[in-house]
Amino acid sequence: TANFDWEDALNLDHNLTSEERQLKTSFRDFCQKALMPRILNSNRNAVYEKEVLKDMASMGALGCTIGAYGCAKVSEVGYGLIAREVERVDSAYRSALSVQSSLVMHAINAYGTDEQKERYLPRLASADLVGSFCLTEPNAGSDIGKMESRAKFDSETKSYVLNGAKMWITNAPVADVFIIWARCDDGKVRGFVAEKGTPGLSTAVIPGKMSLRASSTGSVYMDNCKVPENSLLPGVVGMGGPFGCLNHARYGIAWGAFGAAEACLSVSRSYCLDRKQFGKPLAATQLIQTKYADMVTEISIGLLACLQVGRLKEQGLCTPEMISLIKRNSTGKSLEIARMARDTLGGNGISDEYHVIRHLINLETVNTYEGTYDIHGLVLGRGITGIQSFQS
Ligand code: TGC
Ligand code: FAD
Repeated sequence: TANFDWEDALNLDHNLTSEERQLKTSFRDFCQKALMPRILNSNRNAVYEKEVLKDMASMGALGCTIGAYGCAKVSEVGYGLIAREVERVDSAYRSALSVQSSLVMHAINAYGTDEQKERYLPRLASADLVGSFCLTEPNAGSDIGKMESRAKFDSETKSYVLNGAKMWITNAPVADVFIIWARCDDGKVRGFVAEKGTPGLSTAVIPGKMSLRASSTGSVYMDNCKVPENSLLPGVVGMGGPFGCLNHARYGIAWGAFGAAEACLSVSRSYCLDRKQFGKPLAATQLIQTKYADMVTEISIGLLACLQVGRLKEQGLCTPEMISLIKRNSTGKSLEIARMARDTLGGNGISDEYHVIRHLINLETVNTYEGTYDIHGLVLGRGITGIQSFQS
C-alpha cells in the first residue's frame, strides 16, 4: 500500500537496495547514539574530538567505497547515505568523513603506488592516521589553477623540495598525513604525501571560526620541506588530480547537506506542534505549514537528484557538471531550509540547545567549500553555453 511519509515524501527508500536500507538505518542509529551526544559541547567549545573519526572507523565508514585495505566497499549511494546520516548530526563530522575518505584515501587509492596504499590506507581506514587535503592557498581559492606552491626535484638527494602556503585546510592542525598539491618545474601540478614531523612542514590553527566549530581548520606552511621522491603520487599529472578527488567529495556533500536540512525540519516540526501562540499550535498556522511544504519539496526532489547522480556514478556515467548541479542545489537549498527553520523557533532558534542555528552557520561553510555556490553555477553555465566565464 502507498503511504505518505513526510520524512521520505517521494519514497526514496523504495529505490534503495536492501543493503542500502540497512546501512541507512544502522548509520542513523549509530550517529544519533554515538555522535549526537558529543556535538553540543564540541561545537560550543570548538573542540575537535578524534574519537569521532575512530567511531566512524569502527562502523567501516572511512574510505567505504574502496574494496581493499580494510575498507568496506559500499555503493556510491551507500556512501551518500552515510554522509547524510553523519551530517544530520553536524557538518563538521561529515567534513571529517569527506576529507579522510574522498580527498585523502581516494587520492592515495587512485593515484598512489602499491607501497603507498599499503603504508597509509589501512591506518587511514582505522583512523590511526588522520589525513588532510592541502589545495587552497592564500592567493588561490576559487581560481585554484593559479596555485603558487612549488615542488622542485633535487636529483642529488632524490627528493622534492616543497615551498608555499596552504590555507583553510580541514584537519591540518591534527593531521598525520598531508596530501599536498604543488606545481613542478615542468609547470604541471602534482600531488605529494607528506608526513607530520617532516622538517620544513608546519601548521597553524585558524582561530575565530564561527562555523564548523567541531572541525579543526588550519594553515599549512612548506619552507624547503624535503620529501623523498617516493612521496610523489605518480598516477596523475595536472589539475585533474585534485579535481578527481573533489568529484567524490562534492558528491558526498550533496547528500550530506540535506541531512542537516532534514534535522532542521524535524526540530522545527516538533517545536511548532508543541508551541502555542494565539490560542493554537504554531504548526496549525498556514504560514508554518507552507514553509514545511517548501522544505519537504526541496529535500525530496534534491535527494532524488543525489540518488540519480549516485546511480550514474556507479555506472561510470556521471560528469563533473552533474556533481556541480547537485552540490550547488543541495547546499543552497539546505541553507535556505535552515534559515526558515530557525525563524520558526523564534528566540529559541538562536540557542544551540535547539541545534538549528548550528546547522545554519555550518551550512554557510558547506555552501562555500569544495567550490562555492556561484563557482558551481559557472561550471554549469559553461556546460550549458560552451563558454567559460571564469578567466579574463
Ligand atoms: P579548467 O580549465 O576547467 O580545468 C583545468 C583542468 O582540470 C580538469 N578538471 C577536472 N577534472 C576532473 N573533474 C573535474 N571536476 C574537473 N574540473 C576541471 C580539466 O579537465 C583540466 O584538465 P586539463 O588536463 O585539460 O588541464 O580549470 P579553471 O582553471 O578554468 O577552473 C575552473 C574552476 C573555477 C571550476 C575550478 O578551478 C574550481 O572548481 N574551483 C573551485 C575550487 C575548489 O573547489 N576548491 C576546493 C578546495 S578543497 C576543499 O574545499 C575541501 S573542504 C573539505 C571538507 O572539510 O569537507
Ligand atoms: P574566493 O575564491 O576568494 O571567492 C570569494 C567570493 O568570490 C565567492 O563568493 C566566490 O563565489 C566569488 N567568486 C570567485 N570567482 C568568481 C567569478 N569568476 N565570478 C563570480 N564570483 C566569483 N580547502 C582545501 O584545500 N582543503 C580543505 O580541507 C578545506 N577546508 C575548508 C574548511 C573550511 C571551514 C573552509 C571555510 C574552507 C575550506 N577550504 C579548504 C577552502 C575552500 O575550498 C575555499 O574557501 C573555497 O574554494 C573558496 O575560496 P576562497 O575562500 O579563496 O574564496
